[in-house]
Amino acid sequence: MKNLELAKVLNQIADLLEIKEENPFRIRAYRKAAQNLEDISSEDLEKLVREDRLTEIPGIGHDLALKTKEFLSTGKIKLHQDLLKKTPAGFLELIAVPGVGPKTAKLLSEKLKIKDINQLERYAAAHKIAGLPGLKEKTEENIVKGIEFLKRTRERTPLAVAYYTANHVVAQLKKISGVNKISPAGSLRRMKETVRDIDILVTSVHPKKVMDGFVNLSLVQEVLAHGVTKASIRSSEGIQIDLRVVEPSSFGAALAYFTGSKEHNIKLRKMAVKKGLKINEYGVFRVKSGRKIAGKTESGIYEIFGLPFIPPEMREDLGEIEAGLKGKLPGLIEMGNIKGDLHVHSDYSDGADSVEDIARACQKMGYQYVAICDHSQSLSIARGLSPKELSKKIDRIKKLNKKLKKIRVLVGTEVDILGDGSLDYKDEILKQLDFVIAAIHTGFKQTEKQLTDRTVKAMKNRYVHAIAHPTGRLMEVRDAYKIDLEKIFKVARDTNTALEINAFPARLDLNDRACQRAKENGVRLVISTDSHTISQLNNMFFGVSVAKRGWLEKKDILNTLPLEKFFKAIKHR
Ligand code: DGT
Ligand code: CA
Repeated sequence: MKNLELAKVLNQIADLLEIKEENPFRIRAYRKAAQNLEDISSEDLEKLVREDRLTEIPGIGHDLALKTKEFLSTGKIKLHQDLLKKTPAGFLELIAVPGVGPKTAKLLSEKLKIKDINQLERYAAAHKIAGLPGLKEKTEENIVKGIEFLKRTRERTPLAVAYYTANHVVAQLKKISGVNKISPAGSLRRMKETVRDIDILVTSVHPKKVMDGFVNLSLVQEVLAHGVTKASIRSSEGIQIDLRVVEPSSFGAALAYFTGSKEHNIKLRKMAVKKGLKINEYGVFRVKSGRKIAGKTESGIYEIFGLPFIPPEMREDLGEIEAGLKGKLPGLIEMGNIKGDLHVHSDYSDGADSVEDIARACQKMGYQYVAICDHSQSLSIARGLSPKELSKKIDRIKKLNKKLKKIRVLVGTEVDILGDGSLDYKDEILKQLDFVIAAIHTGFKQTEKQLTDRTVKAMKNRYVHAIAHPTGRLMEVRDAYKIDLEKIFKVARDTNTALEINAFPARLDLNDRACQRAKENGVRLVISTDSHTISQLNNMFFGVSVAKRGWLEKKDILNTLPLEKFFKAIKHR
């Protein structure tokens, strides 16, 4: 988990350099390196050091490799410490508020001596911020909204961060002798898009050894509780992790109980009462005799109720128990069903890797195709392609496809939906492409009608195959923009335009519930990663989890189809 910690430090260095109005290229280099470390959060940095391969990480050159080693051996970076010393108290907390950049934070701390968010909130409420040089009423409003957003999102951790943290802890715990069964539970096991804390269950013949090992893991920042069968810690990223040791004969019952959701558990408990049974984290018991009739395995528990095993992703009491009783649980999509990624950025625009390298990586993942969808011309910040550059790219990819035998590269674009709903390339260009995914990247503050109309207009274009990240939310940065999804679903169905489940961990957009509604409306979806580096291709897994939580099956997802069938299924022109 050192990767994420180091990324945090590098991002802070970038923030601190920004306050000092340092060279923007230097600042960008730190941010890029941080981003790349986040991308490879499952890789072991210490191992890379031992193998002298640190500089293979994109964005990590000689200097950052030295700083990485410094961080791994001392837990700190001197530059960071020096910058912190020169920074007014509370400064970093202020810039964590969306809408407060380094310049505003500087004003707030110098002119008003604001040191923390609570103080900032009071000043904003008393309208004491508007009127500072360059700060208007609108800034004040945005600060109030930003604080509300921050408080709301801080309580929960995005799934991907929690997932990699839990994997790391599970791997460490497995090294302790005497650990037998081990599994995450809670909202993480249900693959909910954010989690409040991480719950882990183990069985062991040496509970004490496991507990002692757990509270001494290197990621532990603070030990919150250290008992015989339960311990809680706070990790260096600030996530609480609870570990419980349970009896092997109760492992299934504990897993079912602590996986939840609470609502799912309550429904099972009501069913138990009707059958003269009692269910808890130790097992299922007959009330009269007290005899235990299930508990060792989870499927054993469900069997008692006449239910098949219910996938954790579905356990939200949204009809899964009723469907299970009728034998009508859907066969959920699996990672292995995915035949291609349809939204990948290459070094033609703002991606890090060449088309050929991406293609080979996708081949290794077992895919049959990959659509390279770089940004379109008006998105210059992301190095969008001019029509001329796009033509060149088409020619080059045609040649590349002759060379690549086992995977087909589809020439695509992520075309911008402009403010008035027109597209950023003319139809003559779009029609030359294998796959066109359209997206909104600007004008998020338009009205619901405007944003809906823009998307509808894009879907009505015969060359647009899919809409990328249809609600625009970016976790920990901004909420979804206002859009009438019910209308989008109807038009998507009528125009045979697919909607994307964007698997990028901060997006997961469409979300689980929207997926379910889309399916009910007869809409077909695609799951794609929006990768900007090869390592991000692995995020497909999180997109598949969203689909599972939305009850989606293989047949609902277009990129489960082999290439020829895929071409037949997407929008006809
Ligand atoms: P989170 O942590 O808010 O992301 O969501 P969960 O679902 O992981 O919730 P958590 O950690 O409070 O509890 C883990 C599981 O334990 C929960 O999914 C179901 C079970 N559980 C907790 N409290 C209760 C309760 O009062 N009644 C029942 N039936 N189950 C509970
Ligand atoms: Ca939990």
